[in-house]
Amino acid sequence: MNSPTITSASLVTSPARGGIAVIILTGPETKRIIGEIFRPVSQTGGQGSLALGRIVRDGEVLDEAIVSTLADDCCEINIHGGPHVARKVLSLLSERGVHIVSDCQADSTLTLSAPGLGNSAITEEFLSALRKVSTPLGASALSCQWSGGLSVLANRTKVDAAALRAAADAIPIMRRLLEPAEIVIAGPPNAGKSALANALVGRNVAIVSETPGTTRDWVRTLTDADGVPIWLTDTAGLWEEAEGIDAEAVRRAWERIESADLVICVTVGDDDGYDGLVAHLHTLTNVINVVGKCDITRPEECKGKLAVSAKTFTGITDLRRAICEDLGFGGFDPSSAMAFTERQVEWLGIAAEAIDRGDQAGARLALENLLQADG
Ligand SMILES: Nc1nc2c(ncn2[C@@H]2O[C@H](COP(=O)(O)OP(=O)(O)OP(=O)(O)O)[C@@H](O)[C@H]2O)c(=O)[nH]1
Ligand SMILES: [Mg+2]
Repeated sequence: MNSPTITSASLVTSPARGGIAVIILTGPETKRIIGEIFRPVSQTGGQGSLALGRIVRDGEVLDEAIVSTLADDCCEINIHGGPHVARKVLSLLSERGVHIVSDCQADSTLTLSAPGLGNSAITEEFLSALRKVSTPLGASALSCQWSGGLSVLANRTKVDAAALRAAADAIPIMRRLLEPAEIVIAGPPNAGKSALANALVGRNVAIVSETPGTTRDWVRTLTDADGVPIWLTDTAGLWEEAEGIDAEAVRRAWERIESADLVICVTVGDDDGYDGLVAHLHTLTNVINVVGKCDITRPEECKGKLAVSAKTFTGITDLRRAICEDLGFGGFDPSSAMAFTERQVEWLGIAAEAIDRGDQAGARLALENLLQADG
């Protein structure tokens, strides 16, 4: 990237997309402008750093954001909220004197590489993958591969095969950021499944009622657990004697359970009759057992278990963490080198094999191909 003389911003995600927007800010005033509009609440240090915080205008919070500093004169702003918020942030940047690059001009960024990394192929894959992510964490993990991580690894003059294989082996976790896992809430009727779904999503997506059998057809919502995107499905209560329309609701619930990546099994302390059901769930898939309504459940029923309350929000943070860990995001570091396309995995493998044979030139060539496709 040539050193720009004016500071400009381009929206690299589709203007029509709903979940996330990514704005790349480049130019000599980048640092000053970020200092004026961004209030970090936590951050890692130095170049390639990530900061979580808020975009503010005159004290009003426009959105939560993750800002990746790619160089002194280049950073990436990952925001929630889709086009409406993106427009607000672009207009804020414009007020600060930033030149806003139009959508068709922004297309030319597709041919750019990250500063000093000569990675035009990874750049293209990065911009294309960005269109699929729905959380700032996903966008940050991708941008880290573009401006650091994978691209830096492939640029190293001396690289060992184990590091290349580790980057290739990380593709499932990157895929989880692009293709959200299917998480299903299941359990007996009236256990508090729908209320728990609402607590996890943060708004009312499912009907809650004291009448057992309230949820009939399942309700599926795209949300996130600590930045990890998930499809969360609330299902009908499972009971064996169901007949007619209830039996159909139970059948549809089992169908969702069987295709889930992870099931959150909610029971309350007094439903001993459901031991068989819980045991059966465990034979099917990954299960996190949760004791629901812990604000009214006897304490001894909750002891040593993941106990949650949709009423007091007790345990909801722990449950989110447990979901992330189950999906492989425990200790996730978005800045470590990770492949996010099959093409990258292939070239990393070819380079690792060349190193195994002592063929350094072959490894270099494979890594050039990883960076530039026809390099
Ligand atoms: N005290 C308390 N009550 C809860 C909690 N969660 C749910 N409830 C209540 O329990 C009842 C059932 O809640 P739902 O979330 O509809 O239960 P469900 O498991 O979805 O029920 P079905 O859809 O009928 O299978 C409602 O009256 C809720 O207000 C909780 O954490 N604490
Ligand atoms: Mg329900």
